[in-house]
Amino acid sequence: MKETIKRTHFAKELEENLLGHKVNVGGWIEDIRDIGKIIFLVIKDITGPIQVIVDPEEFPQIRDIPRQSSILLSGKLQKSKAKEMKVELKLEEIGDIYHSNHPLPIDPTGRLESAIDKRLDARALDLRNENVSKLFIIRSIALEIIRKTLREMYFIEVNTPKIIGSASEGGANLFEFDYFTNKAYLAQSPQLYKEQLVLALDRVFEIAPYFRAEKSNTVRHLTEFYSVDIEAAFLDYYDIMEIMERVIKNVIIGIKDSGLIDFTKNEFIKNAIETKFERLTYQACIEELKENGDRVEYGDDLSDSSLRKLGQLHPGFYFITGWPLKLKPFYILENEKDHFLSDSFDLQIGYLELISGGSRQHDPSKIRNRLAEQGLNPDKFSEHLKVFDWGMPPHAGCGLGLDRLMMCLTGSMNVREVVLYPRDPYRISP
Ligand code: AMO
Repeated sequence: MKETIKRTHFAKELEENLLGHKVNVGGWIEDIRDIGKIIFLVIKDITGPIQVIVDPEEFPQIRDIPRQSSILLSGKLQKSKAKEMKVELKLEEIGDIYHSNHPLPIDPTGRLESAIDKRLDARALDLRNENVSKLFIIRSIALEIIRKTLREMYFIEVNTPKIIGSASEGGANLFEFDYFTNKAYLAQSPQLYKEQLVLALDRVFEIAPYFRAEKSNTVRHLTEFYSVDIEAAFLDYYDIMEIMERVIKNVIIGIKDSGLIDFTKNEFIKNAIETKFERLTYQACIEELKENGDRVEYGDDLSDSSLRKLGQLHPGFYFITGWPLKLKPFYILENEKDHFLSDSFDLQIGYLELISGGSRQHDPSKIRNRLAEQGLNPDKFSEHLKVFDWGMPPHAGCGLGLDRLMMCLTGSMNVREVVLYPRDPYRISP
């Protein structure tokens, strides 16, 4: 019985300065090449591969360990004869082995491709493919940068309830469930809470999952998605656009600096760092669409096909401002000069909506009217509306679809690629 080996180094840390040293590594067996006198073992951890040179006379049992098993090894670091790597490990001791049972549902080395559904069914194993795990390292970097950028601007990170007693946004897309003897819902957004919080906390942000009971089976819709919501007192929607442009640019810079994505191949993302995001009015979009043969009329929402056309004309990041008020939720402020319009914006990348936001209506009687206009019962919002009588400052905010942002920054074709365990109308497991 061998003593358990404790890992001393990750693959990435095995550099020439450790040549001749004994190191302990842990990972999974990616490959075994048996050429008779030597066995080449490739083990991988989250930081990369390690080539291990095995003497089969000393360790014949290596031949029987199935690929993808996890293993702890100890050995001496030596110069590698292979051109593509500087160092390799000469095996001296085998520690614990955690066997994988074959056949495995997918091949995580990527040599044998599997459809996304099959990969999602075996997500934990799928993540052993470095092209897949990379997406979640990038997501983690993005989250860190978003938090840092917002904190630098005095935003406080908050956590609001996801089990709620009534709708926050209105509309029919709420998940309802039994809550003891009552009904409760899963939050569609933190909208009401984040607005209330600016009363005292001034600037808040929340990064959390939200739930929409929409039967949209597309590559950009999920029933549970992550949103970066911000809300700030004494700012208007133009200020929020500036803040979010800075957040996204910082995220792109951070990902670029990590070296994990080569943005030189994606000119829209690459250019986004240096150029100001384009700003279009809703009216200009309608005119442009009509000039290009679209049947849309002023006042209409932009359908999927209109957005796709617009996306072809503006493939990079662009804001659309000044939407008709009737298309926006009850909490959006109406434009002072043109009552048909609202002080709102969306941020698009091509056809894809990434952010929606605006200045907020902070006159409670007007919010009541807007609620009624939209077929919602103002009395059900009294808990929320009472806060507006306690000295509510003017405020503005927005929600950024994090999964969609990651989808476009990583060049993924399906939002499910950048979500560990996606939820959609047809998938609630694993
Ligand atoms: P909205 O409903 O537009 O706005 O949502 C904000 C952003 O969240 C993303 N998003 C989604 N992503 C994946 N799947 C979905 N089903 C989904 N739905 C929305 C989009 C969208 O732009 N309360 C407002 C925000 C605000 O005004 O502060 C809101 O929720 O990228």
